Amino acid sequence: MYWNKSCETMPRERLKEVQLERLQVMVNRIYHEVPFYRDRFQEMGILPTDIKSLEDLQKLPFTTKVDLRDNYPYGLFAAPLEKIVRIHASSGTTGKPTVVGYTRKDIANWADMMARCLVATGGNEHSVIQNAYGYGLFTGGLGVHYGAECLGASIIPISGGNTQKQMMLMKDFGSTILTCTPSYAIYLAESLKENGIDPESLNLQAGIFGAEPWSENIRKEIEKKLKIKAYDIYGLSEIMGPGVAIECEAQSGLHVWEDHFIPEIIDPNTLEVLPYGEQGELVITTITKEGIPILRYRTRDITKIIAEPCECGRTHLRISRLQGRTDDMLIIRGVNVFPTQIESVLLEIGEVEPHYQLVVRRDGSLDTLEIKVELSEELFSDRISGLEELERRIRDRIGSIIGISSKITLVEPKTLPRSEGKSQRVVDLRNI
Ligand code: DLL
Repeated sequence: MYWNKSCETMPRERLKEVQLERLQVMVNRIYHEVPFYRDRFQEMGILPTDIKSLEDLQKLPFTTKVDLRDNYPYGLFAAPLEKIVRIHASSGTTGKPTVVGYTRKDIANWADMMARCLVATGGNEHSVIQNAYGYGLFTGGLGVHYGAECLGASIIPISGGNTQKQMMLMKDFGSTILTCTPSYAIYLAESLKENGIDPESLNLQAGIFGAEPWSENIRKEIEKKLKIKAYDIYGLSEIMGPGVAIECEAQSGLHVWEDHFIPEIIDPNTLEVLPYGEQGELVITTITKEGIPILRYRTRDITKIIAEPCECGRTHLRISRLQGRTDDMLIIRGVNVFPTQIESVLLEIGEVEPHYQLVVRRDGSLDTLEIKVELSEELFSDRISGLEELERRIRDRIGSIIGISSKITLVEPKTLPRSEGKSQRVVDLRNI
């Protein structure tokens, strides 16, 4: 099932024509409307008329989060404020947030793409969508909300947190789709179990999870615990919000809506564009945005482009499950480690819960990694002995799969912090 069949299944040749036309219009617009880009073009000796093919995109400058910050709040907007109908912002860890603005058309396009996402994961006008993404400056809540209304589904704007109420509404309102972060989905699943609510007794059929990296093993865990199909959704506020890319029912890669965005993969060190299939940093250009069009945004997210046709019939390229962010990547004694790789190993071993925290310290000149993992309730109550053996098993497995030594600390169930939104899994105590 498709929401916008002609767009979603457009032959690739036609899609490329549409992209080029839109790219040319967009480049021309930002050149004239956004002094920041005009200056960059002039420094590089480029004119909008130099963009004659999609390959010419590679001639254009990148945009980074720093550029958005430096132009805080409205410096990169290409439309005057009277045309902006919504403003979102994402809070960084330091300093000012990054601010994005949407025109009426931008909001309509976003809702259309989000409706495509909901339909791709089995949603329709009968769906009852429990939206536990946060409402507010974060794009998750309102992004999903407008998509659901556009589709004609029934949306429950419960926002994040308030787990008791989430469970009550899920049961009483007969929610069929849950939307939240994967870490909150796990937490909700545990809470249902503790409250004696059998997921089989609910109407829940699917979950659409994103906003943070998660592994394939967490997907299996969520699907098992909630008895649903769990789909991956990707997006970022600088580009739009949720719905930039979505898994279809094939659950193998996320389709990027290419009639609105052009994805590229670059080597983050050399900035060279990599061929399809190679892993690197995702770079996205918006080609229809009016409020804040963005040229070649360096997302810092690590993935690869899958160019093979998908069994679902959508022609838009897929990206593979996001591995993590270049800035979340830990370099421990020279080895690159993503928290999701550790998560995957932990879940494969079983006997522990998918709640963990990575603590990195510097001991003299040596980096050390401690992995705190929660024991499962069952194991905690009936097996105090043998824990050392389990710790050793986890340590050996991490050592052989990821190639680093670590200290494993098994902790009591429910002692690591839970999150209602994006989880914080790394504590880096190195002063570097
Ligand atoms: O997280 C938008 C969103 C809301 C996406 C709800 C999906 C669902 P930001 O707060 O700007 O926007 O954060 C964007 O989150 O660059 C990735 O690092 C990460 N991220 C988002 N989706 C995924 C995903 C929203 N499916 C940043 N897998 C992005 C891994 C994700 N990481």
